[in-house]
Order: sequence, then C-alpha cells, then structure tokens
Amino acid sequence: MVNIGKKEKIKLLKTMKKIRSFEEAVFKLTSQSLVQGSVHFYIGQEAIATGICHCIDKKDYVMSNHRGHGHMIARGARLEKMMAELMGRKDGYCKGKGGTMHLLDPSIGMMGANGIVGGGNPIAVGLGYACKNFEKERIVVSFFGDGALNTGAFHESLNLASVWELPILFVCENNQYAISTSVDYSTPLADLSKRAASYGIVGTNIDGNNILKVIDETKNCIKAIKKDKRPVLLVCNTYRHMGHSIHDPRTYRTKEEEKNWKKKDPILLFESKLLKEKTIDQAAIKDMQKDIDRDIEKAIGFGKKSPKPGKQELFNDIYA
Ligand SMILES: Cc1ncc(C[n+]2csc(CCOP(=O)(O)OP(=O)(O)O)c2C)c(N)n1
Ligand SMILES: [Mg+2]
Repeated sequence: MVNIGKKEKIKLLKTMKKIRSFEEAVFKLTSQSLVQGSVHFYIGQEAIATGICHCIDKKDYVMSNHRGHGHMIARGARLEKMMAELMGRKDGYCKGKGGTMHLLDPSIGMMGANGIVGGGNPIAVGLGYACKNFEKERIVVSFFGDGALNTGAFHESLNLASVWELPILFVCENNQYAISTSVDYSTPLADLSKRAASYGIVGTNIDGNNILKVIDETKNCIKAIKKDKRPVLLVCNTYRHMGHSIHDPRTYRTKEEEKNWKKKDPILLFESKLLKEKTIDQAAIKDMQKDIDRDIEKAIGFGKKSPKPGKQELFNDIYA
C-alpha cells in the first residue's frame, strides 16, 4: 500500500465529509424547492472521487456524469458557485442555466458533468487525443456508472482510445444499479473489468469504499497509462446509499441490502481507521465538521443572495 502522511489522510477525510455534507444540504434544499431538477446524490461513493482526484495533477482533465457533485468537490470546485448553479442563480458555474447535471469548471480541469448516460466517454477520447498530440504531460480521467458500461459509446470510446493509444483512465463507479436495474441483471459478468480484454487494455477491479485501496490502484493505473501509452479501465465497486435521484422509492431493493452496504460506508471505515491509528481524535473530527458546515452555510447564503438570470440570459451563450 502507498504511504500517505498524517496531514494528507486528514485532508482526504475532510474532502469525503465535505462531499457528504454538501449532498445532505442539497437534499434539504430540494425539499424547500430552493434546488430544482433531478438531483443524483453521491452519498456512499465519496472514496472514489476523493481518492482518484488525490492522485492526479492540477493540469489533468476530468470528465464527470450526472452524479457529479462529488467529482467537482474532490477537484476543488467552489462550493458557492456550485450551490448557486443548483439554485438556478446568475453567479452559478453556468449562470444558473445548467443546474446539477451541467456543472463544470475548465479552470480546474473539470470538463463537464453530463446528463447523457455514457456521454462523457467520447468527450474524454477527444481530450485524450489533445493530450497525446498537443499537451503531452496531461492525462484524462473519465467517471461513469455501471449502466454506462452497456452503452454503445462505452465500446466506441474504449476501442478508439486503445487503437489511438490515448492516456485515459476510464473509471466505472459500479454502485450496483442503473436507476432500478441491478448490475447482476444487466451485465453477465461478475468482474466488470474483464471488459478491458476486448480492447486489449488492462482492467482492474477494486473495493471502491476503501479510499487507500482506491489511491493505491489509481497510482498503479496512472503509471501504466504513462509507461505503456494505453488507456486503463478501473472498476470501483461501491453502493449509492440514496435512491437514483430525488424521486425514488427504492422498492427494487431490500432494507437489509441497504443496511449491509451501509456497514461498509467509506467515510465511517476511513474515520475509524484514522481514530484507531491515532491520526485524528474525536475533538478534531468535530472541529472539521464545524469548518465544513460553516463553508456550506456560506455557499447557501451566496446562492440565495445571487439573482435569477433573467429572461435575456436565455439568448446568451448560444452557438449556431
Ligand atoms: C443515453 C441515456 N439513456 C438513458 C438515460 C436515463 N438515465 C439517467 S441515469 C440512468 C442510469 C445510469 O446508471 P449508471 O450509469 O449506473 O449511473 P448511476 O446513476 O448509477 O450513477 C439512466 C438510464 C439517460 N439520461 N441517457
Ligand atoms: Mg450505477
């Protein structure tokens, strides 16, 4: 396992907690109708975005999907601009016109969330092509779900990325479901990373709830991408704690299944490890949470104060 210092471990825990608290706050705001649209919560998957973004460089590119708040936060996006966007306000990342599924910030390499399942992978191929030919020191990370694994765009993207030898880490976040369809039902493979063989690339399958494992394997994958000049498929197994989106009664799975997976909550696991090895104590965890809550309150205040974009804004940023 990689050796990670005390300060870094604490920072990782804080990022995971920040993602979770942000999502919990957004959940409350949806019930007050301050956030509209179909929000897809990242709760339960925090170790993946946090661990992977920890391993990449500031200049690298990241493609996200419809469940993208965690990717943005792990990459260092500004909470207030995210919150304003979710609230449909002028000071949001897309001037309030994109919402939850179109968050992006090219200044930190976040090249866009995407409402089209699997739609990020072909864009990642374009970015990978740019990296290979013009921006040689960069790589691309593309996050997508187990449902996206069965789209045509997945096949086209991995095939072309392999043929063109592009520096892309394809990250499948297998949270066990695509809306209500379980991965066991949709995909006749216990190990999804085996798909990699058909593109002549390396595929690997890990516990996505163990942040240290995520970091360890991501570092190996990046080394392989740079050395072999090939993309890699990394499958991270995890579970989404909440429904697919805000309106989901979750009748397709049992309470017992949810309870069992919640025992493997990535934040609880990492926090208890850090407490046990005395990297952190309860008082410091409390202070950390206070800090996070303060930042989130500030972001909510910023969003509420920001004006709505106004009708004229409908005619801006249109390219014909
Ligand atoms: C091309 C396309 N087909 C269908 C949908 C409707 N849809 C939205 S999310 C989703 C499931 C995606 O599942 P997965 O890729 O596993 O991601 P997760 O939601 O689990 O993070 C579907 C089918 C869509 N948005 N785009
Ligand atoms: Mg899924």
